[in-house]
Amino acid sequence: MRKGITSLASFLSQAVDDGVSPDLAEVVTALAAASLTIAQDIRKSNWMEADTSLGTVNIQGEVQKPLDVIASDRMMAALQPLAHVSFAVSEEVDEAVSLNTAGRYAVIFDPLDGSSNVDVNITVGSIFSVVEASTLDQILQPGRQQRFAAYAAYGPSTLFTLTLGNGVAVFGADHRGQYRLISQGHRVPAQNPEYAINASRKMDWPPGIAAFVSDCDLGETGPLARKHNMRWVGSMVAELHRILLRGGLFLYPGKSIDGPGKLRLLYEANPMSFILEAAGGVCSTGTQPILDVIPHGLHQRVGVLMGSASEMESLMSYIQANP
Ligand code: AHM
Ligand code: MG
Repeated sequence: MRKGITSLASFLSQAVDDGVSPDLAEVVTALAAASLTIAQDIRKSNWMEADTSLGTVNIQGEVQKPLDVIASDRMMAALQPLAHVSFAVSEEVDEAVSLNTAGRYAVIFDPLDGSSNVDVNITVGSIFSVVEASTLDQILQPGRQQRFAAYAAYGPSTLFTLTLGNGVAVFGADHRGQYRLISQGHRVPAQNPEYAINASRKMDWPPGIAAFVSDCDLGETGPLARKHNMRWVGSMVAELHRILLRGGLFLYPGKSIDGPGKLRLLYEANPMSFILEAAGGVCSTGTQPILDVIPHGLHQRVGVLMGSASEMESLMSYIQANP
């Protein structure tokens, strides 16, 4: 941790001194502020009837909940005044929203990921990606070119984990609602025999995934020779924060290894991959690094396999052996 850096503001000021664009720093500041407001909205949601559907559906065909929409609107309002933001892309809005024609950065976000967990008081989050794009077409670029990625985790603590492409920093909201630096330069442990997958979809798993999980469950006497642990929160932000801290795997494959899964490339898979890879993790679709996928649509889905380097190596060997 660099001496003297205690707040998000001082972290960003140091980043600007190190060459990060002040315009980008301004965007990051606005995203962090919006996440603190969304955290308050969620805290109030017990008496805001969070489980009452608005009755509208988003482009994925999913029923939108009030908090999804509130969080999306919060984000739009936070980005609107920023002269450097060209477009805002939200999971909850079908088309990209054009903000400033002279803007240089497009901000892509899932305003409230895992929102079905709000009703039952489980950690949810917001996921953010910033790319350089002054035209609509330029938004569709591989994730490796992201300039910034972050997630806010709304759990027992409100956390804001970010990368500018070079290391990961974790901030926590203090009692005054200011983000304070918790850790910097964290590395995903290369090994941890713990995997996260929605096992109720096993009938649809590609053969390599099915073979790997089956061997994980054999424990010490199986070919993987280790007792494995399984976790499934159903909230990607919570899942990936756990993996950032203690390692393991997060898997949401499609029905075929090169097919689309449930999760969205631009505002779920890409930003999470940018963060995990900046901390030494590995993220793949099963056939290529997630960050190399050339997007063709704003709401495109992708198969997601990510986590500890050594565990991913083991998983990939099963995928190659079970085409
Ligand atoms: P959402 O953006 O509609 O909330 O969906 C994404 C969430 C992820 O947070 C989580 O990993 C996954 O959906 C859980 O899916 P499942 O319902 O299969 O458990
Ligand atoms: Mg989501």
